[in-house]
Amino acid sequence: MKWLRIVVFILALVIISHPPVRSLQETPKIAFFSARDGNLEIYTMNADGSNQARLTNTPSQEINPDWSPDNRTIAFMSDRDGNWEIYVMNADGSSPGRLTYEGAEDWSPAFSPDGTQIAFESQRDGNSEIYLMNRDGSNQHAITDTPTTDEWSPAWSPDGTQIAFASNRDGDWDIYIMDTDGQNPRRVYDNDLDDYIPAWSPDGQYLAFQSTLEQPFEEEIRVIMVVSVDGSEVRQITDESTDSYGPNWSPDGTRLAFVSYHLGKADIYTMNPLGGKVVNLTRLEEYGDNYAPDWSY
Ligand SMILES: [Ca+2]
Ligand SMILES: [Ca+2]
Ligand SMILES: [Ca+2]
Ligand SMILES: [Ca+2]
Repeated sequence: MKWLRIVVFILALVIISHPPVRSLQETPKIAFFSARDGNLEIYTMNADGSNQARLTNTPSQEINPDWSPDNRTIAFMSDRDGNWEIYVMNADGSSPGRLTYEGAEDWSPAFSPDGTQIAFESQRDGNSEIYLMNRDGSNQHAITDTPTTDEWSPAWSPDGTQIAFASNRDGDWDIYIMDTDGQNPRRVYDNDLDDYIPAWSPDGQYLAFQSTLEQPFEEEIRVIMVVSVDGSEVRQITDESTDSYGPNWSPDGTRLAFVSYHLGKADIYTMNPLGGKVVNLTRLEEYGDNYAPDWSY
């Protein structure tokens, strides 16, 4: 199988200090969304699964939270106003504010490392492109222009100079990196199946992402992979026993959070990307299905 040819490498766990604009929390939190209370809402919890708290409470759907670098704001998506739009709220769920006003779908907000901009994807120009806007919603503009293919799930490099994303521009979904003005797009990882949802390691050296593997006599399986940004080194993080989705790094780079189905429901797990103990943070039945972990700074 293709993955057997993948070069396994030793992921250097160099802990890089964050730029001064970030206030590293003493106890980092994980934001996520869950269906546990009847429909989709945004929640936060401590990185050990304790102190799970609901931030939204609406009859509509709230998904895909993203922390601002100062940990004071969470961007998210909701269909509360009729279709998917980007919103922000305080980290305790107070003072929600709407940033997009388009009839098309607006998805996947991602704060820039300096907190001044939000990248997102939108279909407002006919199909999916990556857009940028200021933190207050002003100056919304596309940085990709691919009329026949889709661009999804932008992720800023920690130094703010590049954006990783997923695109099907070369036939199937692969992971790409471009400059923040959309120039110099280049493919980082090429698998013939679907690759989505890149997440930059805090030291800027690696991307974690969701990949797909063919299984003999079985359906395809989703796994978490890590690739060096030059594409030269690739490591498979999760095994093929069940589907895993949507990785996100801890602020010190020593753990990955992701979604997996080992208990038959969607739970948020963490593990060291080099292996070792896997921890389920949402295993209780009353916690229902849980998705899209985003670690605070
Ligand atoms: Ca809701
Ligand atoms: Ca919209
Ligand atoms: Ca496009
Ligand atoms: Ca692919």
